[in-house]
Amino acid sequence: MNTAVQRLFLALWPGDAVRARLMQVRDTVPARGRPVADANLHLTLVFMGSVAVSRRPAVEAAAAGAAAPAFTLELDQVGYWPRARVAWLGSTAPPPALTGLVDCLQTRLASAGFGDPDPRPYRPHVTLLRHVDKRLGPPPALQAPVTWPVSSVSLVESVTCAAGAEYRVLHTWPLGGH
Ligand code: 2AM
Repeated sequence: MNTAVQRLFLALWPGDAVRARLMQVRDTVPARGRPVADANLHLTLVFMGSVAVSRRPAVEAAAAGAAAPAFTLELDQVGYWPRARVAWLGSTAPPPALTGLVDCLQTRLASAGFGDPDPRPYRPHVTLLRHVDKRLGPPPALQAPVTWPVSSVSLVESVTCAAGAEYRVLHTWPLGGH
């Protein structure tokens, strides 16, 4: 029996232009923490945690069958979560299409036997810095929101290596094709 596991999550994975904007915003936050590496910036939709490699096809089927439209996400707010010690970029008004997509994915994954390992309500965010100093002042105001045209969902593996976490996109599915 194959007992190997992968640490998996479904995410919105930015293209080059959106990634460049996320990097700009990250760099406006006082550097009192560890900035997330350029290549790691993303927005998690559903975190699955450790999944047996043999169960990955079931995850892929759940993601592939999600019928949801493409949409535009406006990220217009920087904030800090002092307990988690992260600085993040989020949205003051997450679009219903985003919450609908997450609900759809969660429901499909639950039907395939993947419970949600995180009981907290979903709060869409891009983590910008980790291990932030608790004495950080008020978060910086954004000059302009980050406009993210969302047209796909990615399955991503989190691999821990000497330099920290590395995220590998395993598969990407288009939205709006149903
Ligand atoms: P974070 O950036 O807020 O830490 C890979 O670890 C991705 O999955 C990150 O975006 C991370 O969110 C998210 N993640 C990690 N552990 C999680 C958990 N227990 N519940 C929800 N999301 C989690």
